[in-house]
Amino acid sequence: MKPLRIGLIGYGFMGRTHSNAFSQVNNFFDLQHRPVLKAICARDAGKAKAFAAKWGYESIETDWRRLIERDDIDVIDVAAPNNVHAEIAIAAAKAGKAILCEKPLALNGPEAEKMVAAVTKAKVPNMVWYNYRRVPAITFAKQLIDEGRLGRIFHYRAKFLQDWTINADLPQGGAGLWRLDVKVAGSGVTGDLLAHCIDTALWLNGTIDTVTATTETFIKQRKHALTGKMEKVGIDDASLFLARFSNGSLATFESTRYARGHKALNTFEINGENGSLAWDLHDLHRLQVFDYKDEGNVRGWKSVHITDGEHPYMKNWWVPGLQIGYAETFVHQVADFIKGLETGKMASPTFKDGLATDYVTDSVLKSAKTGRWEKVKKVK
Ligand code: SOE
Repeated sequence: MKPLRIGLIGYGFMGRTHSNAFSQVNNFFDLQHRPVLKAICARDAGKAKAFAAKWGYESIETDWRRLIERDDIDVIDVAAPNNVHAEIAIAAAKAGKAILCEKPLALNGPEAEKMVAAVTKAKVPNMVWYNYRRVPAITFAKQLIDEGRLGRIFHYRAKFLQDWTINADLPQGGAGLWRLDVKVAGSGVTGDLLAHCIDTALWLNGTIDTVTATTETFIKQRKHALTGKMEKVGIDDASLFLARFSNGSLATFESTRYARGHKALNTFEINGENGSLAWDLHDLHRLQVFDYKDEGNVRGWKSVHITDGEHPYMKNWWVPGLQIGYAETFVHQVADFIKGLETGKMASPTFKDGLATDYVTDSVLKSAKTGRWEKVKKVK
């Protein structure tokens, strides 16, 4: 088996999900490459060392530029906050590295365009960690839609609800809480949570032409963890938009971090002329299926347990009836990325797909300001 030498940048929540996936993938998927945890890079040497010891990285770096210069690294994995994605990925592309980048791809579309240009010019493999595509139930939904089972699509409905920022004393900035600092995150729930819903929607239902949105920042000022001063909050705490897809269907999207009681209620429903599908992250191994072709007297919503060997990815895991979860979606993504390297057919979502989502979030944020329907730029 050939080594695939990984250099990870960032040691937070996402650094852990990725590291776990690199370590697990060969136990469950037959591949010609094995990820080797070569180096973890973080500004704080102590934290980098502790992470390396826990997860099995061979070495540490404290400057990502040094990591990119190393010739014993094949893949740069960007799991650092959003405001550094572009600079790191562009430098990594110039150095000829394959790149995995956390979502959202960039702070905005124009920045993401530069990233796409860099990987295209360097011809390096690239992928964005929109992991929910690889929940088996969602991959299965994609198969059913592509087979034409739903027929003409009329409606798409998505939401991603959380409640962890309701406390006004929560500071902005710093580890974990950089998501509340607009300079680092780019936006609030639009780029952090709706970006997931949009990526899934574009994959399942095609491109979006226009959007109209409204956003709100409920807590206007928060102490900044780095300066210790009260500062204006620049992120959107809640974001709602209507969309018109190119296939003629209509959509609603909603996201907030102020839905008391909801931790990560990521859902979608899609309604077509012959059937509907619905999914919910809190019950991620089930796909709700309504098939209008079923005989009338037994017609109804079915709750399909996506654990069978015939379901996407599931034959690689346990036996029918036994479930997998969130962490495994990242394992699937690594498996598909490696298969892509081996077959020359790059797995999605690529940087271009990440750009498509950034174009939608840009238009959502623009519409929230102008109060008008805004067009969504299409990726060339
Ligand atoms: C935010 O709380 C967050 O961790 C997102 O950043 C992730 O992308 C999402 O999957 C779960 O929620």
